[in-house]
Amino acid sequence: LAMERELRVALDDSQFELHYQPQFATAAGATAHPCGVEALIRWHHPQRGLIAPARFIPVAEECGLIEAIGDWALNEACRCFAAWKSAAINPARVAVNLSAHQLRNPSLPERVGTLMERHGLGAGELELEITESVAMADPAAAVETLERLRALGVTLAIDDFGTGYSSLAYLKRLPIQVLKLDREFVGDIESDPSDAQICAATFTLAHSLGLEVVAEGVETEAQRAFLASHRCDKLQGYLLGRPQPAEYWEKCWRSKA
Ligand code: G
Ligand code: G
Ligand code: MN
Ligand code: NA
Repeated sequence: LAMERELRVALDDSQFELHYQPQFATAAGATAHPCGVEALIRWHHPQRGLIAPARFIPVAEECGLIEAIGDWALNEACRCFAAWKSAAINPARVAVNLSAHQLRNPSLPERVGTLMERHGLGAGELELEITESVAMADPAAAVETLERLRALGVTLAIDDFGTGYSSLAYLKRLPIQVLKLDREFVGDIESDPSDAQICAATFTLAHSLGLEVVAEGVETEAQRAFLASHRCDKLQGYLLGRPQPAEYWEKCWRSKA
């Protein structure tokens, strides 16, 4: 439980930081302005340096600190987006990852509404990502919370799609707008013909259900070409841009403006 103590200190001492990874419309390419960014949390540990979320989010979930950390991330992402907006260099949308605990909290929509109002975010400017397993653990409760978030104008995305057990038909019972195809699938598109088939079929079904598809983990031109030819809506991955601090993107976008 040493890490729990350290996580409390980290919250008090502002040791967390959000990095942002851009998303691009598939047709536009990485030279265009991004159509959105995903906020990804990092921990600047005073002794151990930069710690990835995979190493501390599970601990935070276990000890209940994820609520406070998740709330910090939501506020920080909205604050940052508002600053970009007022500087007229904003990507159209900021996406924030939610943990299971946050989604289970019935006061989440009220909190999100307060933050959107505080920072002046309008409909379509905030996206929340939840994983398949989180959404499907208690679909009835999830639907109610998600409907209330929708009413605030929040866009809802299913993260890591393809790694869980849910079918698209079942997922469609949730009020979601975006599917994020897991990078595991994208990585094998070129080498595994059945993964390529699954991707193609997923896009067709997703579009027929009115869902937008974002491919994650796009690392090669061949993957980009495949995804473009199969009408994937948006791309995210190292080929187009790594997660970087806000200041990095501010410089980058200003120089292009
Ligand atoms: O950036 P990286 O690939 O290391 O992120 C790993 C995982 O951490 C991703 O699955 C992502 O969803 C999760 N993650 C990143 N930032 C946050 C956050 O602010 N809150 C939650 N709950 N998870 C996050
Ligand atoms: O689960 P989630 O999709 O929220 O996690 C996103 C994670 O994927 C982040 O930790 C991010 O650093 C990582 N990531 C983003 N783009 C790429 C990529 O092109 N390749 C790989 N291997 N990881 C990526
Ligand atoms: Mn995500
Ligand atoms: Na993902």
